[in-house]
Amino acid sequence: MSIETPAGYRPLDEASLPAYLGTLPEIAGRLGGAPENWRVSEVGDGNLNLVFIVEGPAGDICVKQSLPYVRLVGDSWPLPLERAFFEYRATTIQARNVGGLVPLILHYDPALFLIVMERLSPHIIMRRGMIDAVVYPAFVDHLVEYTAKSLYFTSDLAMPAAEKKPLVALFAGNTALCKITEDLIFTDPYRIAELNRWTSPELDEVAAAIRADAELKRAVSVLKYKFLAQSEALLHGDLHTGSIMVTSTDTRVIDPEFAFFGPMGFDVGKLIGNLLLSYFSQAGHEQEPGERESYRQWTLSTIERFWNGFERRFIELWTNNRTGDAYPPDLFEAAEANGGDLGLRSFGQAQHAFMRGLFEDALGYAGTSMIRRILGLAHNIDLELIEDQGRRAACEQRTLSLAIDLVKHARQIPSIEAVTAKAATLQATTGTV
Ligand code: SR1
Ligand code: MG
Repeated sequence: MSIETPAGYRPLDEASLPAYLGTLPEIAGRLGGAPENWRVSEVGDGNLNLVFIVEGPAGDICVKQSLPYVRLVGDSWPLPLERAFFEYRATTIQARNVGGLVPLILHYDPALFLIVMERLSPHIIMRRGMIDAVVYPAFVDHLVEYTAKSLYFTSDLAMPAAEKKPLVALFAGNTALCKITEDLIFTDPYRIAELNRWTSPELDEVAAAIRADAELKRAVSVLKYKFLAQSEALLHGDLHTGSIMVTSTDTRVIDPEFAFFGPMGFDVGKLIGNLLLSYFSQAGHEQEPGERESYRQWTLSTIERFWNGFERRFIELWTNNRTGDAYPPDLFEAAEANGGDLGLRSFGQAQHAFMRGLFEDALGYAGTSMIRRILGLAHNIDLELIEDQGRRAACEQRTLSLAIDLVKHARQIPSIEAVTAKAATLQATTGTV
């Protein structure tokens, strides 16, 4: 099948990229030397795009280009090229809010749907490091800062509606990427769908039980509805450990091509869900039972520090930057005038209630992010690289148990420590393989 593309678009390859980059003086200068001496390799291992690393005598860069289809599936699944535009715009906005926690964009080409950015080196994709049980000491503080600032400063708590609504409208155009999430995360794992796959026959029964679980499907439908209807803040939209590049001291959040205005709990929850998924996958990578226990402990404490840090930082930003139209300060000041410190207390209560709602959303979204990686189309290498199918299925079963609990019972879960305690108990009581 051949997909029609706009005039001026052509997918580049290792042979054609240098000549194109040679027409961009700033990029050519950064690489140094002549295009025929640049080394190009296509390194994309994601589900959607082309990614090239280009090395010259003076420097190196990374180039990302949209394909007109889903790379994972092929040209039977066409996908709009505009995702490069949304990634470019989202990164630009995020850079204003979070500074150097995102890569530096060097060039955007609207005809080729192509982004040139700094090459991150010696960074690696965090998911790969976690599979090798590598501890990242700086990660949690950086992700607290990234999530708190990128979400707070694009919400109605910080942005006047007259500024926010045009951005909501702009990113509403990212419909096709949102639809992937709507289908692959919130719908397909809960029904018979052509693209679903799971470890079979080991998980056949649990997959069928999930498809038959009316309470679970009601809870997932609430989460899907919020995802569709709540334009709270500019989300990254795909914030998992494969969208984060790390060294022991530096952290960069990459790939915001799924960006749109949605519920804040989605970004926060997707990250927590992917850390939990890594936690349960560790047993499958152990040579000796229990050898990764300290790494598991680090992962759980990272999850606790992430949520608690996020909550603290978000409230701090809110208290000090009340520049949006929501929760107008004078309402609370009036209460203060009438009732002494009641007004301040009232604002504190409002913040507390808000964060509790965000926490419950995040737990639900964490659960759905875990379930989709085991029963849906797109799986994670944390689990996929466990060769022994029986061991993999055991890790996946534990992941699914906690995920279902989070989706169904988020309202009853008092704290992030209660979540990590549940994970530890599941691992300790069922973790023989
Ligand atoms: C067809 S795209 C599958 C998945 O890849 C991305 O990482 C997103 O998570 C998407 O759902
Ligand atoms: Mg991605």
